[in-house]
Amino acid sequence: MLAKFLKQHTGPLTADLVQEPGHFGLGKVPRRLKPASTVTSICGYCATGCQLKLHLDEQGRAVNLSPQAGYPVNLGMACPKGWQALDPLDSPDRATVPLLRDESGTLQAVTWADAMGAFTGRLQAIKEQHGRESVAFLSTGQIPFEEMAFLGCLFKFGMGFLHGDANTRQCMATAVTAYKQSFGFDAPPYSYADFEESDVIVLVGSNLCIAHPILWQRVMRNRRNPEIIVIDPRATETAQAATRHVKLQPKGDLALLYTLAHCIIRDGRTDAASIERTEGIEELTEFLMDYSPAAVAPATGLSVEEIEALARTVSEPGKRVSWWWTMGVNQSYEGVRVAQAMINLALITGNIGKPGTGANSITGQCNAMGSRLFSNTTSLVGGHDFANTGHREKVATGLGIPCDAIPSDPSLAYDEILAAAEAGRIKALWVIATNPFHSWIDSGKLAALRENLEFLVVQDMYRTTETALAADLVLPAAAWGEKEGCFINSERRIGTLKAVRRAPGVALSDFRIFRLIAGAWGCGDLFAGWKDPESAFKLLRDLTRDRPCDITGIEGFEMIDRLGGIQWPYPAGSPTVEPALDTERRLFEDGNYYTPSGKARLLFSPPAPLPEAPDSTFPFLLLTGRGTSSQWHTQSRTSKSDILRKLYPHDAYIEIHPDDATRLSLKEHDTVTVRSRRGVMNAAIYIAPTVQPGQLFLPMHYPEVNRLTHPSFDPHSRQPNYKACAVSLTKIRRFAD
Ligand SMILES: Nc1nc2c(c(=O)[nH]1)N[C@H]1C(S)=C(S)[C@@H](COP(=O)(O)OP(=O)(O)OC[C@H]3O[C@@H](n4cnc5c(=O)[nH]c(N)nc54)[C@H](O)[C@@H]3O)O[C@H]1N2
Ligand SMILES: Nc1nc2c(c(=O)[nH]1)N[C@H]1C(S)=C(S)[C@@H](COP(=O)(O)OP(=O)(O)OC[C@H]3O[C@@H](n4cnc5c(=O)[nH]c(N)nc54)[C@H](O)[C@@H]3O)O[C@H]1N2
Ligand code: SF4
Ligand SMILES: [Mo]
Repeated sequence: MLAKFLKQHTGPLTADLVQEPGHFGLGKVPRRLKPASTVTSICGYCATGCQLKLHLDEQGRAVNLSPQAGYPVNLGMACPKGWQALDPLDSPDRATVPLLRDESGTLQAVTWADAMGAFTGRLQAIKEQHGRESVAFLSTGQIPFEEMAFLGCLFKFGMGFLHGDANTRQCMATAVTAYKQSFGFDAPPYSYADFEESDVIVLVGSNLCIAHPILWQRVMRNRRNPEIIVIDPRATETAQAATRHVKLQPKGDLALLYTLAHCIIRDGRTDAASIERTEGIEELTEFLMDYSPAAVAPATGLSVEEIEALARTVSEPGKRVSWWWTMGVNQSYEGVRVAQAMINLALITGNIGKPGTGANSITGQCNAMGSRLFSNTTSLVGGHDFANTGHREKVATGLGIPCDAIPSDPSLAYDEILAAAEAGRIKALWVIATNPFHSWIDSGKLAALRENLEFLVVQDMYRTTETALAADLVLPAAAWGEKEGCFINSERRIGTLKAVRRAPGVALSDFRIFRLIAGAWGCGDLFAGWKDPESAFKLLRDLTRDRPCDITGIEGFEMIDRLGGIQWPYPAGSPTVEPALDTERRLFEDGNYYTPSGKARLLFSPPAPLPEAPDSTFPFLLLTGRGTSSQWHTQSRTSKSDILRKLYPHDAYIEIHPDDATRLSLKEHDTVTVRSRRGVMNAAIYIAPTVQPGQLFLPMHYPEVNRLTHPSFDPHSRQPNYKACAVSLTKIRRFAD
């Protein structure tokens, strides 16, 4: 099949290649789409997982969209990115043909056959010479999980390499590790209904109004007159809309959460039945002795009274308290313990497994949850463990591959892969649907590291990202809207996406690119069952049997759509028709966790100092994060929309407190140079009391920001500490000054 395909298409780009069966949504889509004038699809940006209704012309091509009213997630709402989700598809920057760097250093259009020849030729030669640890992939939480699983299985089981990681390391690794250690499985316990059922909603390092606007709308639907507490060093849009803003010092979270637990235990406001289902309460109680409010207040920047009041609010008997966190927690050198400090608070106060409660990590990208279960990077595909012989045998049998094709040793984490590349041990990188030359911490290092790489392959929907521009080979990928598959959202809900546009030129879906590569590499037989996303879905579904994420009760894509998305777990025997389905489910209602003892673990360790604190040379602490609800990450997509571009500042700006601005004689719109020990950038001054004196905020969407950030990592999760480093500011003087 592949040989035939390559034989047919060794020439220049031709219309027949564009028409190649399956190119448009892998063959099935036109048949399915023709009779309908609308079709539903989950949004391809954030992990809220809103469902969009796409309006089609007679050819099955989406011409417009609106949010889906009946979907249990977004209830008819969408944020600006969702409304404009079709805009990025039409950009002239799309990668439409494979591009290969020639001897003069220029990227030249080549056929898929030549691209495959270069890909396999270079990587097989490197493998032969340097072994299975000499090539790594870096992927994403933004492609359907069938594609992620295909990549992870192809690379490790088919091509025989060991190391691969994804941008979920930048994002969710801390929550994954915290849940695994505390609950025995990576299991966010909540449903979005908990936002509406809660009496006290505590948002820690989470700016819902900007980053998850539709989840904020869910908070607004709460009829219990909730207390909404935002714990964030900045007075964010969310903090301003909340009932209480706890303006703590950056990275004061661990001390604050420990002192809250101290007060709660001291005052006997704990829940005995819930504590019965935990391990380690004596050790935790002993540890917390040292964390009296008076002892920790200075580290938090809060008063003893504020701390005592907060401790009472989050342990009020009879009140439903829910804890929610995002990157202000995960992106920290001690994020795992901060997340677990919230898990501990939920467990000791009985706020878990009941409506309106939970220790709830809000996910970032549309399919970060799918990546966690199926990417075959840190965990063996389907919620398994590489080190477990029984798991390897089960996966090998399920996929019909030899057991010894599955490595028992772990993959390097993202930062370790890049360190190995810098040191010359990793010779080639394959980057799929992520843009590390912009988004990785201390990104200035990547240019030097690039010099050490023998081969860089970038598979992206655009040829103009910072990373694609550095590539030796660019593989043009179809985007959201041009392919099928499933995403899993923050509340564990699986939803489908549909092909409603033709990919430009000869771009192919990532799924189809992996099929081509499997054939070209010579391991196509191992993946014969991976014909299209739905066949892959069924293979993966069957692998989950008897795991906490068991979804063996799902028949296929049609059932997912019919039931309004399906939350995992959904084992065989679960209801298959409406209205038997309970659409909003939470975990741990029976008090049983996934640890060997069935009990949750209370885990803790002392707070550590900031890896890079401000000093006389670099006197400001720099925070980074999301800027507006219309900007997405490295802006490869959102910058392509005329409408979204009108909704955010074009150039980098830096938020500074009015007192600091006055002290440094800075006016609104002045340009400053921001300098750290690693790099330098310019930004326009934006004076705002939203940041505290001595602190600055830069949105991550501007490419230079990560030249400044400090490469420190959580020791348990290896997640980068993006949100605290020391910088200085200098005004750029103009003639007029
Ligand atoms: N519009 C838009 N939406 C997005 C994204 C996007 O790029 N654009 N990206 C998506 C993704 S992948 C993710 S991961 C999420 C991120 O969603 P969020 O985590 O909500 O967004 P951030 O702005 O990165 O960080 C949240 C807050 O952490 C605070 N913070 C910094 N340091 C600390 C600290 O030490 N303690 C505490 N408590 N808070 C701290 C920052 O001030 C910031 O307000 O957003 C998703 N949604
Ligand atoms: N300073 C600082 N840095 C940060 C953060 C921060 O808060 N502060 N946040 C971090 C977080 S949480 C995250 S998640 C990362 C995100 O960082 P990245 O993953 O690097 O950011 P994106 O811009 O989302 O990159 C996705 C890439 O995939 C491409 N793409 C989109 N769809 C497809 C597809 O279907 N197939 C293929 N092959 N390509 C596709 C896009 O064009 C884009 O180039 O950034 C991290 N970096
Ligand atoms: S909130 Fe997230 S999922 Fe919903 S429309 Fe906006 S970007 Fe898409
Ligand atoms: Mo993220």
